[in-house]
Amino acid sequence: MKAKKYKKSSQHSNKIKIILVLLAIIAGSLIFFLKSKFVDVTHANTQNLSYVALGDSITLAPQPGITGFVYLYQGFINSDLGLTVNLTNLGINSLSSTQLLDKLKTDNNFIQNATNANFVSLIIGANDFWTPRLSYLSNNCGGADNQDCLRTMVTTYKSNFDQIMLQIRALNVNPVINLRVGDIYYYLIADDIKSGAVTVLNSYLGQMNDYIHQKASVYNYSVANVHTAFNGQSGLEDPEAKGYIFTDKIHPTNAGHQVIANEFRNTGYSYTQELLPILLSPTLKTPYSVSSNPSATIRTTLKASNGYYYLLTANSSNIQTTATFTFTFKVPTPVDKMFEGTQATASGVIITDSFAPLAVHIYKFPTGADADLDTFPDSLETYLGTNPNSSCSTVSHTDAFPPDVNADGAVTIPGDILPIARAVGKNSSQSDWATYKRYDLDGNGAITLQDVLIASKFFGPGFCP
Ligand SMILES: [Ca+2]
Ligand SMILES: [Ca+2]
Ligand SMILES: [Ca+2]
Repeated sequence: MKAKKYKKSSQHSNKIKIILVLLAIIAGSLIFFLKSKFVDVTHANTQNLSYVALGDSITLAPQPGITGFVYLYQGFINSDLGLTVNLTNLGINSLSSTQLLDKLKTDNNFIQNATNANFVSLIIGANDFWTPRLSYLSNNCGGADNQDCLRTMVTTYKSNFDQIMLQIRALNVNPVINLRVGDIYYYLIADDIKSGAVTVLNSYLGQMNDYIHQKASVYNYSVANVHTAFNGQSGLEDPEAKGYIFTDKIHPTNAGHQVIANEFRNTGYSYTQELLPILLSPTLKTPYSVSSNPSATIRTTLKASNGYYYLLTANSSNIQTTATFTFTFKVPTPVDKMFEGTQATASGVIITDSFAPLAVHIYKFPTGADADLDTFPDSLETYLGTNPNSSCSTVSHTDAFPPDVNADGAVTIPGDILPIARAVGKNSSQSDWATYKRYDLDGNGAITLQDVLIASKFFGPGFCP
């Protein structure tokens, strides 16, 4: 026993010698590099959320002197949630629902933005309505009642609308999206009232708007009531008379855009005050595997905040499935399903749940002693001042991983191991301890070879992707 122990500790001290020799060699050649490679550790807000605006010229708002509703809504998100969102306005002049669907399927810019968006606003359909309206007015719509083209348009619109929603959900990687859809206002309604065409035309616009409202619970969005704001409860009010319509007779004025933005704001937010800090906390590596019906896709994001794990999940497909999450550790029970008032089935390392098409579930359960699973307990991270809820500095933009002392996302010799090695001998009784405490990776109040060894063990990218 004794001999074995001696052998082990002798191997251990040989290891230390080898490391020290290596360090000495590298130190000389890298000292200049060290000086030039100082990395500033920032503690900025953890995540940038993105807002993507989809739609036609109402969304784009290209008229000079006009501030589109998307910019006003961006400001509301900012002031209501205390959150800065990056806006990408993908509005395109004259865009129809068919063209938007095509963009979401084939245009890389649209696909990329839809993939990462946290906030999405959508108003589509005014251009779908435009051509059949003109055909009807010129008696070219077809059919015995001159309404064939309007019927066809509504059928196509509904189909496109479904596919647009499914495509957004299929692309988007975030289990929780703040998806908001505006319904469609009736421009030029005064002309159609005068000609008597309004009754027929309004019934088709009404079918489009009804569909937008009907599908809200299916696709998990809220509707901004633009149509009622512009055309009133009767649907027959003239928005131009209210000052909402620009001189081109079609697009909103600044007042009109303000009204649209207000309606979007009135839908509230999917990101409740309870959910927002969780969404803003850094995403952790996944200590679990997911299995489900192979035709369904379950999106997941794991966060740790205030002593709890939050597993955000969504079925991004239109297929009912059971999903099984198999963790690398025993899941503490009970597992609450947030906003549902129920608990998930959890046993051992497994959480199992049923997912309706496009369903979202958020599971909440307590973390263990090491919330971010970076092998350094929360208590030690608190002592060091590192982020106990993130294991990667470049993901969270915080000082997150104890061995990555310069918080650049990797454990390197010049950036991390060498500074610790140079601090060996410092301890908590010294007046400059505050400068060196961060290197005390075993938390014993002194910088020793043990701390150098701990850092060396994580040489490489550590817990960063
Ligand atoms: Ca930790
Ligand atoms: Ca950490
Ligand atoms: Ca580093």
